[in-house]
Amino acid sequence: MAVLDQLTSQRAIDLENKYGAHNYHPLPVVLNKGEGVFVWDVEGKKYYDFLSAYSAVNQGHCHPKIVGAMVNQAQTLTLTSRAFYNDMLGKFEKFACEFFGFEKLLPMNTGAEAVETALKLCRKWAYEVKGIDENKAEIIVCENNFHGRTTTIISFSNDSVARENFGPYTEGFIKIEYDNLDALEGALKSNPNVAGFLVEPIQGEAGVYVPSEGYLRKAKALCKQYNVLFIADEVQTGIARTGKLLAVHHENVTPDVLILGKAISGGVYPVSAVLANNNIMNVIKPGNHGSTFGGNPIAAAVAMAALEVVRDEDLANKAYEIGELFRSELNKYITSSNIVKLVRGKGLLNAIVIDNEEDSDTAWNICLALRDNGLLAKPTHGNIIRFAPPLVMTKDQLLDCVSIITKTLKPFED
Ligand code: IF1
Repeated sequence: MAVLDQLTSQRAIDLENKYGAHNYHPLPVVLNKGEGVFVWDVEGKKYYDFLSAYSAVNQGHCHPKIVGAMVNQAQTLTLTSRAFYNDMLGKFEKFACEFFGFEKLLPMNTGAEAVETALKLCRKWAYEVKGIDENKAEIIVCENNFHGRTTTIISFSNDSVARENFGPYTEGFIKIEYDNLDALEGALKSNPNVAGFLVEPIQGEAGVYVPSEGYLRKAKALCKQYNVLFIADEVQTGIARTGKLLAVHHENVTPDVLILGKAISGGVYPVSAVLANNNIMNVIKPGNHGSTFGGNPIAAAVAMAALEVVRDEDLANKAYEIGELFRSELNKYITSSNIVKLVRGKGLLNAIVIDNEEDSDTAWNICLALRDNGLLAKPTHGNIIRFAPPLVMTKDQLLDCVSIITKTLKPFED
């Protein structure tokens, strides 16, 4: 074991390369410590984390209150399965329902599981409440969506790398252009079998696409008009990331079905959830759905602590203010840049678009240089770099990061 104890970055990378499936292409940095907005590599170098594990670590790495809740529960009762009750799940369900304003919650573990749960809930509601003929339900989704990587979810993806050679694909989905209300109304008007509309309030993986002002509100109104469930996937945009508790709150929209994951646990433990009111959630009966770990005592304890941190540290307003500062500082740089086309986002979910072909490696090389300068970020598609630090970042830390980013970009200017 001595060899592993003196693990170098290269040794760690070699181990993963040899023994791990190659389902990712990570930035070459090997982390072994996280605290707040910082992470450290095995050689002891310190970095600002500008990805937050894809918006799962909104509360900052290893938040003492959240880790404390996990350790305490882990020493008491970890897992009962749902074959029996436990003393933590009901408390969590009540806490989260009141926190987000819904009547019921179905607990799962990963974001994709919660999305699958929402799809099953929507279909069952369509047959048993709306009265759509069995096996005829259609769910509208958006082009360039990302909702996870299960076989059903990639069935309605148009990302060929995520979808190719995983067929046959699940049927029952209609794809429309994102941020296009005419396309949504057209799909609703022309098909009486539409059960739901699944949408990301901001398309994260597609490149942090913020829809037009009013899109979410008008989309919800159209869904109401056609008796279709508005299903908000807030796995990435939720939990204060965009400057409101939920991204739909920027337009005062209450979804019929809310999907949460990632930062609902502060990145400490896999927790996800689907929330809805009784008129929808009560179609689920014993035996219809579940999972071994879904709603386990540790998940319940961790998620309550993680949500309390969001509330007590006012993280939504912090994300709003620090995000405004970030975009205004970057826009100053962009006025004189030849390579950065724009910065876009809400709160602390932002991205810059590098002005070159999608398949150029400029964005990747910029991220390698950012790493060398002590800041970790990663491109989404080709020429777009996502910037999403933990929401606990202070103004001074943000300004420090802006100077690292602008200093790093300069050598790439033509
Ligand atoms: C990867 C990014 C990708 C999500 C939304 C559901 C899920 C995700 C809106 C599924 C997950 C993660 C998955 C991870 C990279 C990251 C991601 F957008 F956040 F950057 F891929 F698009 N809905 N997003 O963003 O949640 O099952 O992962 O818990 O798979 O590479 P999960």
